[in-house]
Amino acid sequence: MEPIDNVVGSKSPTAVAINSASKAGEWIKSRLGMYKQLDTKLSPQDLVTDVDKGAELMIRKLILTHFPDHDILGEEGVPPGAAASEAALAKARSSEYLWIVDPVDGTTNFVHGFPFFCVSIALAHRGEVIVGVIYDPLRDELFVAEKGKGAYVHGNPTRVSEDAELSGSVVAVGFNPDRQFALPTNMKGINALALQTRSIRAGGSAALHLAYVAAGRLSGYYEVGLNAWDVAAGALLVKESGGIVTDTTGNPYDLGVRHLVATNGKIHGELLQSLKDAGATGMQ
Ligand code: 2AM
Ligand code: CA
Repeated sequence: MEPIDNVVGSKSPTAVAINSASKAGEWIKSRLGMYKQLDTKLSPQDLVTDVDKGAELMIRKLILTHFPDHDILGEEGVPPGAAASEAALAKARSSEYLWIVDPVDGTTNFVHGFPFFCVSIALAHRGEVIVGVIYDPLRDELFVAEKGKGAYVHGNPTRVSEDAELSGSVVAVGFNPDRQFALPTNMKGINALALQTRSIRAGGSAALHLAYVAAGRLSGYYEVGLNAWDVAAGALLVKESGGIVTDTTGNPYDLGVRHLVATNGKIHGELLQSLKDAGATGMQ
């Protein structure tokens, strides 16, 4: 990998990611319960507010101030739906430097005042994620990972859990708003994992679930039907904390993976097998 320090610009990309995530996070927090406009995307479950859009604009401006030649793939800049998301990603993959931005991951939580959402910002170099930052403004927790340099929460190294079996693990799942394909598939996995784990959790933010796997607060996370911006920063956090991130059949993570399994590594095989047995991988 090219050292991150070689990227042109006066400020390091990690510093810009941290600065953008903190600024956007503080603003989002100040708007809690005060969003002005609530719209739906593909379905009544798929929400977006003026705060999502405003935060993404803020992040875009900050990034482009420092790196005017870089490309940005942001949740609010892509039309809703899996096909549009895949098309945007295919175009973005050819970028030298691509920022992948989810201004509010956990929008349903933000709208309902359930305190579990974050800002997620990643930088990919020729398709490989090299920086991942996740900021939870309500707990003021900043998770930062750089490829090959480890992962940290407020300067303290993060490390995945030691759980060696599903039966002793807490695993996060998601109730994806796509009720045609993703939700029924996730429900099969949820049914299986509810019986095979110590307990399951569904917090409603893919990025924060991944940060919690990195920090050892969860031993795994599984969800079918995600987008690149939900996952890119969190996947690097998990890997740099000693965990494993693959698709639901065990192929290594890349930016196009939509059906995701992230674990401490020790329960990875058992979790993949459980999803296979339950017909919950989302793959043909
Ligand atoms: P969001 O809050 O940014 O929309 C919950 O299961 C996770 O799925 C959240 O991270 C949520 O991100 C994400 N999500 C919500 N709607 C989605 C959609 N239409 N497609 C893919 N992921 C979605
Ligand atoms: Ca998201």
